[in-house]
Amino acid sequence: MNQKTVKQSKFLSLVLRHQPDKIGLTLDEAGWVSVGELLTQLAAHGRNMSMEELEHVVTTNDKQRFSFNADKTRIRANQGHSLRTLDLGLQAVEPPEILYHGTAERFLESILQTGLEKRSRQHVHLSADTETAHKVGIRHGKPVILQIAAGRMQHDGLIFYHSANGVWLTDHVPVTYVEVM
Ligand code: HQG
Repeated sequence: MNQKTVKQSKFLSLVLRHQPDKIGLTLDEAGWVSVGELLTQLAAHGRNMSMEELEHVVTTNDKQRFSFNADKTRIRANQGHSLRTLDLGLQAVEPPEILYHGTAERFLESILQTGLEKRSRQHVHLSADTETAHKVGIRHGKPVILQIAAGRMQHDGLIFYHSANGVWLTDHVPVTYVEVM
């Protein structure tokens, strides 16, 4: 991805996940917005983007953060929203036996008291492999990987979702399912 694409992608994350009103947009209850409206509003706020550029951002995004609907008339972020009212229509699915969560060492003490909380996001984010978890954790400081007994959680009635870009999501991970690796 070139620098311009990265910049456009970051701004898209901002408006499709956190602050659509920044450029006068409103997302529907599932997080979708009309592509035409998005391009118009971007232009109106000095962030001109062509349809080709938008398609380029969506297809080259390193984490597949965005999706178009089938006829490319609507777009949304796949996860990561901070808007509370959103219902992404995710289906509950059976998780693998073990999932991982990358975090920073400085959060450990607190996590081992209250479990994993969603903080400013809509869900707790879990990774299918340790490599991804490491990347997620290092964003916050000295990385630590937690092993999560996802199979046991599901067996105990806790629910998992799998987002379109492969992130595992759940509401809360109680301490009993967390093991420091
Ligand atoms: C921590 C990126 C203290 C939690 C990534 C994490 C991911 C606690 C931080 C996605 C805690 C929240 C999500 C507790 C949780 N006490 N700290 N009880 N419970 N925490 O960024 O999971 O670039 O909101 O461990 O790749 O790091 O946005 O969540 O360190 O997929 O697409 O509180 O964000 O993707 O941090 O990352 P975040 P995350 P995007």
